[in-house]
Amino acid sequence: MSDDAKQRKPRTLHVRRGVDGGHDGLPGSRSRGEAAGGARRRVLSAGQYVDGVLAGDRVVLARAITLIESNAPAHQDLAQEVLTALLPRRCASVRVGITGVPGAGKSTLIEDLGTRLRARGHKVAVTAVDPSSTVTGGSVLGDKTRMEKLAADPGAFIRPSPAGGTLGGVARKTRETIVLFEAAGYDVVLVETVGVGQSEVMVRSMADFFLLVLIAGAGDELQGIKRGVVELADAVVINKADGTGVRAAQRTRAEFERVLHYLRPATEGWTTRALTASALAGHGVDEIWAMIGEFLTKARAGGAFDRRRADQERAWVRALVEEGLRDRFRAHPQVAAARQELEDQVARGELPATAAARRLLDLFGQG
Ligand SMILES: Nc1nc2c(ncn2[C@@H]2O[C@H](COP(=O)(O)OP(=O)(O)O)[C@@H](O)[C@H]2O)c(=O)[nH]1
Ligand SMILES: [Mg+2]
Repeated sequence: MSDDAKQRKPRTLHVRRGVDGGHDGLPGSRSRGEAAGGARRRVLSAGQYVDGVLAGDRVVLARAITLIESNAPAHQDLAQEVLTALLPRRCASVRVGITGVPGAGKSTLIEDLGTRLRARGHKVAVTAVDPSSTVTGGSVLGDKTRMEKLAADPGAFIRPSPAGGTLGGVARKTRETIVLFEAAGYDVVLVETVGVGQSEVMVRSMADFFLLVLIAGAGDELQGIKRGVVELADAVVINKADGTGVRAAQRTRAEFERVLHYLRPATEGWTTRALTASALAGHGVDEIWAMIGEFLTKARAGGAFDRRRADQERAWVRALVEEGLRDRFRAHPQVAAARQELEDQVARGELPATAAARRLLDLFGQG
């Protein structure tokens, strides 16, 4: 993926607020005196989280995810201890990001693909990044009603979108949840997101393979799909190629095939493909998995797979540092005291913006 895409910073989206503890017997719930659950459940130690996750214990896995999702500083310390122990214990996995407009059939595809993968002996974990419950009218992503078979399968694990506070918070929670999945032996991780904003850039930045799910539009098929989103994809699947929709889907596929020819591929050494499928009927789904297999063989042999993962980790550290710096800058007392006046001077044309920024940064740098 391009540097440009990596560095685009998702900041404007609204997401649900994070919790400060209070789930699954974490310390917060007991101090608040919640009767249900809290008193019965012990707080797990780092070692208990680690052992439980490694043993594939679903209850402990769920509680470990709740722990990393907590914004409480004490939970964060414990979570980092657990993650540090689990990092080297992850299984070899493939992380597939799946994006597309609401209603394109992403969840239906995950249900069908996931069920097939289970039959092949894979352990399948599913999570979602839902950038805005206000846009989608509720948490439709990671919706278990579209994934009934998978949800009932003990070898599959479905976790809805984390609540965050910021998209950066959601990114952290999702990345760390993936570590937990892999330490618990889930070798296929599917991350659903909706292609309406910057969340797909975020999911691309943590996926090995990125799938864009579309439906044939009425008339102008390419309308409404940002070229930038198409350029993130390793494959475009035109879904709902069934019944009366078959011909339109095939036309759209052919059109994409032509367009893709002119776009920069998302992965070096891989030509982005366009396929048709019916997630509902299960048509073309084996072909999607075969294509991902082909991609993995190539990317692993050529080193692109490991390079991308390493690049993603490096970029992630940088993003965390930048976010931390921004937070500290905003919270810095001397900066806060001087900021308004300096900005006003710039606004009145009395001080160059560069000089004002330099003064603020100097104040920040002085402690
Ligand atoms: N005809 C047809 N309908 C589908 C197909 N895939 C999904 N749907 C339907 O489209 C609607 C939205 O599906 P869903 O998986 O929730 O879409 P998502 O919002 O992208 O996750 C549901 O009513 C599905 O039953 C398909 O391949 N063919
Ligand atoms: Mg969905």
